[in-house]
Amino acid sequence: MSASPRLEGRFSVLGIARSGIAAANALVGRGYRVLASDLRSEGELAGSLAQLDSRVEVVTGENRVRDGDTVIISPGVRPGSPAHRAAHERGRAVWSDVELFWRLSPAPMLAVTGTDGKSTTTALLGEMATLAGCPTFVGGNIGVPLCRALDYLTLEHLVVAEISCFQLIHCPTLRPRVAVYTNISQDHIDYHGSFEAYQAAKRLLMANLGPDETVVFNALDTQMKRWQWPEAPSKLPYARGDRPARHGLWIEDGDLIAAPPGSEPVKVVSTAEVCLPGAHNLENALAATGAALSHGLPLPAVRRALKEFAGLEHRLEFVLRHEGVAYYNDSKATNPNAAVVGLTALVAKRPRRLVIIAGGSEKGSDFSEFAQQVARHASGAVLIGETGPRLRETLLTTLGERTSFPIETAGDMHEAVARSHTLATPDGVVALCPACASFDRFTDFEDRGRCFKEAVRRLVRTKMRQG
Ligand code: UMA
Repeated sequence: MSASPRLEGRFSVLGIARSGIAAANALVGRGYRVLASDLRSEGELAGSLAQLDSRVEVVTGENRVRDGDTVIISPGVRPGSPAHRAAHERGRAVWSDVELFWRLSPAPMLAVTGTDGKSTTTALLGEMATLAGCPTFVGGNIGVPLCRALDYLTLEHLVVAEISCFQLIHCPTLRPRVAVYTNISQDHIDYHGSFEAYQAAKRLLMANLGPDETVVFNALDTQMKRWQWPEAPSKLPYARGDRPARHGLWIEDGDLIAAPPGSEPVKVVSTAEVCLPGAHNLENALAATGAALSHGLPLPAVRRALKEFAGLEHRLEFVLRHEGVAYYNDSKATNPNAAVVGLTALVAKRPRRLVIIAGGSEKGSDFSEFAQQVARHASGAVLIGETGPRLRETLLTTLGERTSFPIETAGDMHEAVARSHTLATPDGVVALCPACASFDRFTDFEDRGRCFKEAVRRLVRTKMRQG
């Protein structure tokens, strides 16, 4: 392993959850003095504190920044919050855990961002690297904090990282070998203040790229078409349609074609061979293939991953079929755009037989397009969570005279699943398509997805007992 670069001074870590714990442990392990603090009480943090290295100084029930410390700020600490202000007023620098990782890691990084499809693209790209025989670490916003891998990464490893806009705003020197942009639509407006600020945060992933690096991006994305692209890095556009440029990736006569720089067009696979379901996943397949080939991963490994990778938990995940009704968990659809993509994929085979469970925590999203798609494709909706009433209003306005469309409200996930089952037709589909974040009732989207699956299993057990 190469020697890690030396960082200067002491560190204040804000937030003692996954990213904060991994960052604090990595720092004390390298001999730095670290103070970690969290708004939650000691009791609430019991599980997290047990994972912290005993050399980390801990403050609970408040956030604390020592004057002149470098602050490692958790992605969940919001701009404008007291902790965020203290970090910028008192810290010598404010970094996300990703910036810290970047400065300490010896391994090259392929990084994926965008609004939707990030996790699937990241996991698929990780699979391509693994099948190519490369020691690979997949982490970041996908759920595994990057700093957790610092103790074993070497120059020979490849890091495939999903990076969120929350992390990017505190990454001043991040410079991955390949930066992938899946797509851009409205999300996290409550956090950034405007759609423009959200896009500016996303663009930071390519802020430091030079001529040896590559940006892989969706050429058909409405927002990205308007972006000013930096001069230095190579560009590799992809399109779920016609060839976007001399060097790029596209779909032609049912085949996924790639022409990375220096290569003539080559068929990668036929689209029918791509294991991931749904048209939107072809875009994720193009993005991952573009990144893999840009980095020089061999075509046979790329092909095999495309043919074998079946997707991630909580993304259009099939749960079970009961009394003819198929249950899908799309808990990762945490914004309206992602939920529309999911429900479009689900109704492609069975139009108007879909009951959706939607709603969650409020983040200022515009639900009008989502409501139109629900009204067009679904046969009923069960609403949950903080945004339930606003979603109901938007749906009612969209439906207008169509008063026969059932809209119900449920107090919790078990009730939502039971009500959906009653609304569903035999041979229909019930899907958790929340279109919202999960923080009103759940720890995160994974917790919500697990709760949905448990509610479905409980419904089946109850029905079987009833005979
Ligand atoms: N806290 C404070 N002060 C504050 C705010 C929060 O002390 O002002 C504390 C909380 O009490 C809590 C901790 O900070 O203990 C929360 O930190 P966190 O939300 O950053 O949680 P982590 O477990 O570290 O998770 C983060 C990412 N979380 C967020 O971006 C909100 C995870 O992404 C990521 O998987 C993980 O690091 C590992 O890298 C989740 C996410 O929702 C999945 N991401 C958003 C998304 O995908 O839309 C961007």
